[in-house]
Amino acid sequence: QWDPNFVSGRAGIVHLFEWHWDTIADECETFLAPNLYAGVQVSPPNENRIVGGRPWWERYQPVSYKIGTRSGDRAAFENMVDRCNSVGVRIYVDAVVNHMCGGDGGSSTQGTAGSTCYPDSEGFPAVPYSSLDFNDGNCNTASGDIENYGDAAQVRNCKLVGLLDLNQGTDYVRGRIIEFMNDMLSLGVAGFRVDACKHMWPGDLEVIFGSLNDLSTAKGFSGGSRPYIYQEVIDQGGEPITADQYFSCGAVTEFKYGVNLGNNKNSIQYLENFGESWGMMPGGNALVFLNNHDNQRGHGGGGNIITFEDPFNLKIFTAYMMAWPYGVPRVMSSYYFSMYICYGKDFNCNIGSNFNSDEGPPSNQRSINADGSCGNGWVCEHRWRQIKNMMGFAVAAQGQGVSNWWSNGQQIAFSRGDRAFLAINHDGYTLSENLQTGMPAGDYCNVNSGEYSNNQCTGECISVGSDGYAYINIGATEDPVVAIHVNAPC
Ligand code: LAG
Ligand code: CA
Repeated sequence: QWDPNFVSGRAGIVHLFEWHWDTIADECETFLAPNLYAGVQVSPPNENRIVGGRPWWERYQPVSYKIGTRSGDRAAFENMVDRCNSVGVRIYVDAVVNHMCGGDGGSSTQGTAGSTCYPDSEGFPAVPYSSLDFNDGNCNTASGDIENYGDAAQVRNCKLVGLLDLNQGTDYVRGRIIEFMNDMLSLGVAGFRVDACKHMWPGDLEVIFGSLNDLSTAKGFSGGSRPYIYQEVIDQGGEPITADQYFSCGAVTEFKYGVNLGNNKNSIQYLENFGESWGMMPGGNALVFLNNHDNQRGHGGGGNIITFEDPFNLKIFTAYMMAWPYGVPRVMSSYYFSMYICYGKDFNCNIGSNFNSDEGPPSNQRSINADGSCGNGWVCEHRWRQIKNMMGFAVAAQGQGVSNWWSNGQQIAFSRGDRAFLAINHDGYTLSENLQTGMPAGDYCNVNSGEYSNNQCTGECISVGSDGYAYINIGATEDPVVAIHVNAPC
């Protein structure tokens, strides 16, 4: 439950937020596998409530566990998992099991797979769930909603923003959730991002995750492999519910990671010991990321984070994340949305149709431009050269510790054993230095500045001498990173 089950020679999970199953399958074959991505986190595949205006967040309002959403139906989902697995790319499902749809859904409402549910009376015949399966009686607040994050019981037993809160303490509810997750495993998925774990009791999750089947041998996994579980727990400190309460159930999202990097983006010399000594969880438990679908638009957690809106820093810090051995890294892949920012915060409000961070995905699938970037409103951070080439770096660096740390103000460099070397110039002046790379003598391609394919480097070549030293020169440029590794010689 802590092992992501990556195929060897792969690194990094990309969240293809709101992508269609067919498009993900194409992306696995034509882009993710050749560029050594290890896996994809997909949007929730089970039926959700159809919300007017079709905001992205309707997918966090389950109606049933039937596979059928705007991303595609069950057949398309299974086809995607098969095609991705067969090129060595794993699929992780976003599992929404804390709640069903919102209680504001009225007396009846429709789901994306054709089911009807009855929010007012808590009827979900397509599961089926009835009012007996919800927490109402266990919630002690006047409104029935979570009112105080200082009270762990209400955070777990009351409604999160009005979403009907399932009682995972009962065998029946556990059984339906286990059935759903096992169904996903039977289709060949390798694990789960579990939504809203802060709002569920660790003891219940331990039982549920412990009851899941092993990964499917019929789908090619080796016997006895456990599903990778990464639990979404937003722990920024200051609340009674903490990430460590969930370590026995699986891995946990480390929300402090992106905030710490955002807060220190102008003091990168301190990153020498980035990890547990910064008050973050042990790396073996951590799923790490610079931003996610929530905090990039002012939902869920917030804080000072780096997103595609700041491409300069996103590229630099993704390079750092992929090069630094802490946690399982996840890259966010977004679509453009209009924003309404007041006092530095993106308000989740419908102010006219121009400003709307609720905005759902573009109506067309991503197109691919001549330079490999995406069109039709999709950002596709995972296709940016400076980001995707770091998967190869991370693969080369696997199993190697950090050595040769060097810093000079906001200029840093380090190597990963004798396999790879990264240098970043985050200062306004040129970095010009002979640095120890730890690498064998030879010429290596700076995969940040160019592509490496068919043994050809279109970027700059860095010469490492027989003593391991290389002359590194990085101006105060657009992409102030040198990333070299043994699998990309010039
Ligand atoms: C999550 N993690 O714990 C998701 O990452 C996050 O995206 C989900 O919230 C949340 N938990 C519940 O799964 C999102 C939006 C909410 C939205 C909710 C349900 O951030 O804004 O709430 O999904 O769709 C919306 C409205 C609320 C309304 C509620 C119920 O914004 O005003 O009360 O729906 O209808
Ligand atoms: Ca709950």
